[in-house]
Amino acid sequence: MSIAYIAFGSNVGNAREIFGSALKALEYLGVVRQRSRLYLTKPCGYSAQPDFTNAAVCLETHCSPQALIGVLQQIEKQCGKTIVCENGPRTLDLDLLYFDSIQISTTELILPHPRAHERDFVLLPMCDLSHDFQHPVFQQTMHELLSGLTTFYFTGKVEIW
Ligand code: PH2
Ligand code: MG
Ligand code: MG
Repeated sequence: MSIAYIAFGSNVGNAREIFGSALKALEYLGVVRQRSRLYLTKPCGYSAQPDFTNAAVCLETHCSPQALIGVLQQIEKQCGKTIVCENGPRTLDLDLLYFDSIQISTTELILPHPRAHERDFVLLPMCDLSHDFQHPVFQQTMHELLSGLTTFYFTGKVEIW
């Protein structure tokens, strides 16, 4: 069994409902061990779009990382993923952040996720799950990485999932 951390993002539609459907679909792949709270965040990148809801889950799974990323993309489609432009509004974005401590760089998949260490909307939910989880490349914990950030998107609004 492996442990995968998956980030959730949405800024089109009802995030709680969309995340709920995605979570049900993930349960076919293993056991969802933990889920974070829901964080309301200002858009990073393209700014003329609604605020995002961000969260993360910890999944225990028999899948390989390659199989998992394929299924995550299917779930995004099932949940009606629409992308208007790069970094633009979307109903559901599922990003594979970490898979055990594996490091991979292929055209299909990069692990750890190349931007996971620099975004508060990923690190805050990760801290809910495991604040002392070590980034496999930088050897810093989620909490340490969060403490080192200088750019913040979190609005201060957080809800129980
Ligand atoms: N995702 C993006 C682009 N910008 N901004 C926030 N706050 N949260 C996101 O999940 C996000 C974003 C593209 O994946
Ligand atoms: Mg993303
Ligand atoms: Mg994505």
